[in-house]
Amino acid sequence: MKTALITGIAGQDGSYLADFLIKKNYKIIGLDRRSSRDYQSRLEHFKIKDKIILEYSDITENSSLERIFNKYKIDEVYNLAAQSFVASSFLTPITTTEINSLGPLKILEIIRNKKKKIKFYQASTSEMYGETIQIPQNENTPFNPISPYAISKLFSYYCVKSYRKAFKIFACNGILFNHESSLRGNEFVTKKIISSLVKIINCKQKVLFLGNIYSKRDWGFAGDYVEAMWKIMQYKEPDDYVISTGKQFSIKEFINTAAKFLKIRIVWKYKGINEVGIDRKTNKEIIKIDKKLFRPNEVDSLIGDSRKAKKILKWKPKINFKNLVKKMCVEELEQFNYKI
Ligand code: NAP
Ligand code: G4F
Repeated sequence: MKTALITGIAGQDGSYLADFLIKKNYKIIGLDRRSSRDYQSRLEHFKIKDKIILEYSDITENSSLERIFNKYKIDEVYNLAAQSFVASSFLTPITTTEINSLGPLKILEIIRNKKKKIKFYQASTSEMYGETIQIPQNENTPFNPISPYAISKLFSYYCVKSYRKAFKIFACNGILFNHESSLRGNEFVTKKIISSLVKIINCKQKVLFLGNIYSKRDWGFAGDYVEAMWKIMQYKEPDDYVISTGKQFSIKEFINTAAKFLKIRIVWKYKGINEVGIDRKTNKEIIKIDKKLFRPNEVDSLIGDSRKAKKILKWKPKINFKNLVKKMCVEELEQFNYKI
């Protein structure tokens, strides 16, 4: 039986990965930080809380991390803990960097000092491509980060490469493009759109406010992407891989697709900051633009080329864009017992 340490276990990917690895008969140590909020609902969703050994820690605290590494014989570390919200990173750049850059470096240092071989997976991100000029983006595309979040993640990306080369550590980067599910945090745009539209049709919310609806993302399903993380760690050589679907859609296209599933007919009117989405049935303005939701720097377009993962790891996404949106709509409706 292998033992995996998952940092950020209570997050979207942490809970999907824990569920996946439990099915593969792993012993799971989950690193979570203390919170006063309802913070382990995702583990409860999978009914796996009693199958995980939870350790309360913080990836910025060396001594506490060391205690965990001394307590268990860990084979694989999946470092998913992060301040993962790009918009927040402009407000808290220093905390973001302490968590996203120094956290992984501290874990790599512990692994370097251990005699036993421990594999390390780093949750790297397509956000590192930033203002890119190459379409689509692959493992050789130059990075051009434009947010504190992306910059902090690029630091850890290079730490992984450097420790792999210098100290022969089995350390890998998964450069994952956006991946979603109904367990996505409420502030991310896909979850925000679907939960708001479901509330609007059930008269629990009047208007959905959004920022830039013309940026484009390559959206996959979180369940497919955690399988890629595991495959990266099982391959004979440590390496870095892009994980993506190879298709991109704008936020507006996401809204239109979700609205179709929810049987809302949206008519778009006006341009720029005045653009509105009108519900044809009620004639009400249900989508409006709020300039406060625009970011100081915006990554306009991301689309990944994951041919390397397909060729070497035999990985490809199973759920396409339409089915992802449909799945999120269905699960949102079920979760809140809302009807359409
Ligand atoms: P998420 O839902 O925000 O989960 C991140 C988890 O990390 C949360 O449980 C959070 O705890 C925890 N965390 C934050 N700071 C911590 C600290 N100092 N010590 C310990 N735990 C801490 O994010 P996700 O969507 O699952 O993403 C997982 C990882 O993949 C992240 O590193 C993210 O940057 C990266 N990534 C995500 C995507 C994507 O599209 N989802 C794409 C590329 C890369 P709290 O709940 O207490 O904040
Ligand atoms: O859902 P988002 O906040 O995701 P974003 O910024 O792409 O970051 C996610 O994916 C990254 C991978 O590329 C991860 F590394 C990162 O951890 C995170 O999981 O925003 C998506 C797009 C952006 O262009 C944003 O400006 O949607 C646009 N948007 C427009 N209105 C909005 C809103 N985003 C949010 N969150 N809220 C809005 O109201």
